Amino acid sequence: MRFPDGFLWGAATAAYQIEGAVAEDGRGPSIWDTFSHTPGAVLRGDTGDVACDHYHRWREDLDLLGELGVGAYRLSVAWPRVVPAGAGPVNPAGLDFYERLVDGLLERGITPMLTLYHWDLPQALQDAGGWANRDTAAHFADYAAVVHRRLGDRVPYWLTLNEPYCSAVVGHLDGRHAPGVRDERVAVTAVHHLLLAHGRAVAALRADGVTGQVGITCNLTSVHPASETPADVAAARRLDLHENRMYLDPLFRGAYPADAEAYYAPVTDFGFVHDGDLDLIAAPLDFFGINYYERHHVRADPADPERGWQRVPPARPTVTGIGVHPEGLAEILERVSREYTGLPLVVTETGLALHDYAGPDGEIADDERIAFFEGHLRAAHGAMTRGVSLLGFFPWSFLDNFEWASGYGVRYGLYYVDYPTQRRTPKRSARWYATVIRVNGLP
Ligand code: IFM
Repeated sequence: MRFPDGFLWGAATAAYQIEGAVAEDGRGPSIWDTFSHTPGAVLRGDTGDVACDHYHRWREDLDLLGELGVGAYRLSVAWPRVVPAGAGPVNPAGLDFYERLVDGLLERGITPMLTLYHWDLPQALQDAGGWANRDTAAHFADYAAVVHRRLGDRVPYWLTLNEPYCSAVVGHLDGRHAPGVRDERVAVTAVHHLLLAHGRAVAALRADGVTGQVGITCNLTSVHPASETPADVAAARRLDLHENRMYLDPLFRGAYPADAEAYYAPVTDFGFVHDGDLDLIAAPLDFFGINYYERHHVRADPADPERGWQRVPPARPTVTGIGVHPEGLAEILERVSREYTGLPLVVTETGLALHDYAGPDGEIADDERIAFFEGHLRAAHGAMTRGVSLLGFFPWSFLDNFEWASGYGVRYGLYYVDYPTQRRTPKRSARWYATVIRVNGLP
């Protein structure tokens, strides 16, 4: 199985999950600093204070990426490193760091793909209401322009947001992520302000004459009713609204889904949508990033027949409780291409969490991860043969790292990080992936 010439084989990370150095060189605090230091918020009280110490070890890490042979690397810029209070003075040392990273990648022949927001909202903006406050969207656009002015001549791929669903819903409805709010009205408002932030940032980059390609990454799920009963079908449609259509419809159709206002009416009206917002949100992009982890079978919730749903637990859950369903990736790629956009797509993340460990011989034998990626690459390739335009594939993650509310309790990396010593060791999957890249397909 071979991929087209020029296919972008990448790897992905995010700033707070790897950098550490949270109080160095002028970085301001983010909502994840606050949240991770809140007792009970993160497993075992882990924080990103040190994480993979990538802020200091970036040269070594870029060398590892070079050894792996990736053509591209997806990293995120920490907003509070660049604009410590979220709005106002810029911190030149923060920009210097990302400039060193981008230049270091280019020197090694690796294409940078930059995410501008991977969940680390400056705490000062949270203190002013965070994503519930419309002004946050304008501040994000200003910050995007600042980063673009420094790096626009060298970065060919720009992503505004990573996974607005997680920022809005996991952060403001489930409360499992920063800022730890549990309020559906706030969550729905946050969805809109995040999308507006994306739209304003795209406009800012375009106004600045961006020459790179501009996109956004959404985490999408494949949703199926557990049976054909009207109640299960309706429940699946509600979950699809909640997880997928609330993002895809405004981005690619310039409108919230027809059933959205009625569904959310018990908690909020859509008064937060102002004239012109949806035009900004739906402004043309150059590519679309998809993160894929979950496929759901859904049945009605007898306790909440009007608004609820129940996810049928997977038959073989992984350590994070979700199943492995590569076919869901193909379903999503094909659905997005068929129903929403002809833009080139990029799988900006997919990956498997394991409790990896080094065996007596020092080998980290993550064969399940190899099988996971092999299945997902077959699925992606299948979608391509059926007409999907796919530019690249970015395993999550390059390194083991701070997995948000799970702290360091699960590992996603191609490289094992021994946190006490910060030693990096390639897992078996890293060697396998290096071969995939070399042969441009499955070995
Ligand atoms: O670690 C996260 C990443 O930050 C966003 N997408 C999902 C990954 C695994 O949970």
